Amino acid sequence: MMNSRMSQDIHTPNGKAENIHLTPAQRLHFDVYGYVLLENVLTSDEVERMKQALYRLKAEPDLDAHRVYVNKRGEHMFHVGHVVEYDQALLEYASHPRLTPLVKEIVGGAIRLEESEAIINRRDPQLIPATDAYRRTLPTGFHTGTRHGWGTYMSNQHFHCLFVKTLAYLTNVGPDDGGTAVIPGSHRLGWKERDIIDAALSDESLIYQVEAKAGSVLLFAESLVHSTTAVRSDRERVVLISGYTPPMMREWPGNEISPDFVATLPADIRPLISGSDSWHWRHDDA
Ligand SMILES: O=C(O)CCC(=O)C(=O)O
Repeated sequence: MMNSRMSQDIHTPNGKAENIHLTPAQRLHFDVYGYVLLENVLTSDEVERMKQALYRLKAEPDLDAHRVYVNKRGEHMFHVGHVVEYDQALLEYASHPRLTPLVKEIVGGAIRLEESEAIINRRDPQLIPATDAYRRTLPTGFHTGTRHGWGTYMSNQHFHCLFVKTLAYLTNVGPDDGGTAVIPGSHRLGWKERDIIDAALSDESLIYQVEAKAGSVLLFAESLVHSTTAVRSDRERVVLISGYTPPMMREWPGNEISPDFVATLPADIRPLISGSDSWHWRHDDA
């Protein structure tokens, strides 16, 4: 698809947080397609520290002792949530100064962390033979976290969404390595979600599967129909995901931040991680 190549460095004049914005081209891409791939966001050191933390978490014998929740813990798929309290590197991702200003731009005001999840997945030889050439892309479950109309709005001619994610690729993701599948443009459709999915599955040119270098981040609206993609290669994929909303919205169940952890946070990121601003929303247009 024409939109598939949109990936750019973040625009960081002076490197100051208040100066970090999507470029007009990135914003146009986001408004039209519902996502944009940002390259070279995380340094190789950050990628390594985040990956090491996640592999250490995966190896923990008792995950309950670490306040995380487990969506899947199989041989080929480890999907875990509320990782932000587990390791400093994961907290740094959730509060990343090169990413949170961009999320604020899409939400349209102050934000809070709504969830922090990670996936380590590899090919399941039972389900995906290495030679499977049947489909170009293998989405495992298209979904949205909010819908256009009640979870989105337009302001100053720009698209905004009240639920936005940043998904960091911590491994290189080529065409067979399970890059996130999206249905470009679906973030602004009032159709029934099932009808969008069925239509796109009947013509795969309507699905875009991300390819990215480690350290790249997919910024997307949760009103965009998207899915994990089954890995076809023998490479393992590691992704780290943060979700954000305005502060008066709730965290995803299981992502409640413990008061003990809040007490350890520096004051400048406490409202972001805890949602303490609540209904005192600093909306950009107010
Ligand atoms: O695994 C992926 O690439 C997508 C994750 C996802 O669907 C989500 O975070 O909502």
